[in-house]
Amino acid sequence: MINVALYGFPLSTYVRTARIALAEKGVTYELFPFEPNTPDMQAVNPTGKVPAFKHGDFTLYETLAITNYIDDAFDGPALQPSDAKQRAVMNQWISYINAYVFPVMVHEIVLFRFEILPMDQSVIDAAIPKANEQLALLEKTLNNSDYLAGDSACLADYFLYPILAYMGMVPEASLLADYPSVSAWKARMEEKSSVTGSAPAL
Ligand SMILES: N[C@@H](CCC(=O)N[C@@H](CS)C(=O)NCC(=O)O)C(=O)O
Repeated sequence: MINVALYGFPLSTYVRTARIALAEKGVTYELFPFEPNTPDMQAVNPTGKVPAFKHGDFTLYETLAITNYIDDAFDGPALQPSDAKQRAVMNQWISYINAYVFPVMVHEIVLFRFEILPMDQSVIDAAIPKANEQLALLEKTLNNSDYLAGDSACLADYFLYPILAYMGMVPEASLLADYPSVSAWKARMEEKSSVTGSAPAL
């Protein structure tokens, strides 16, 4: 019997992060593709945001809490480095991605290009220098290591990938060409079955 459930529509970058984590751990789960801010979603997450997660009777929301729980509660490869410094670097990147990269690249670029928000070119124009600054910082790190916190992929990479996957689909994808290490990282991530298997139908 499947007693693991993930709630949230698969287009969400955060839902995809959780799906990558579940796939990496080899956890079988049921996906309920609820839209945000619906009664169904609010029943499992009082914020109405996606995703939420259930393991038996245990319900959880906020993607980082969900992915950490998945790592701790299930067998399978570790999703976080065991080395204290690498783990701190992973957490630094997750914080940075959630606080800065997601708001700029998703809310100020992708949502307009995907016509989820009515087009406002001035917001996109203002976001481009910020996105460039973020890509430059990622480039500097990925010049020195294959993944964000060392030689193996970890949760930080799973938070970033869905965002950059969308950036690769909009006209601002041209920005990525200036960052070869970021582009090479993105291609490496796309070799993972957890990443290809969680791609939303667009
Ligand atoms: N802090 C939340 C953020 C989740 C989030 O922003 N999800 C987006 C979809 S990617 C959402 O539900 N947006 C709808 C809204 O903000 O009303 C988490 O880490 O799970």
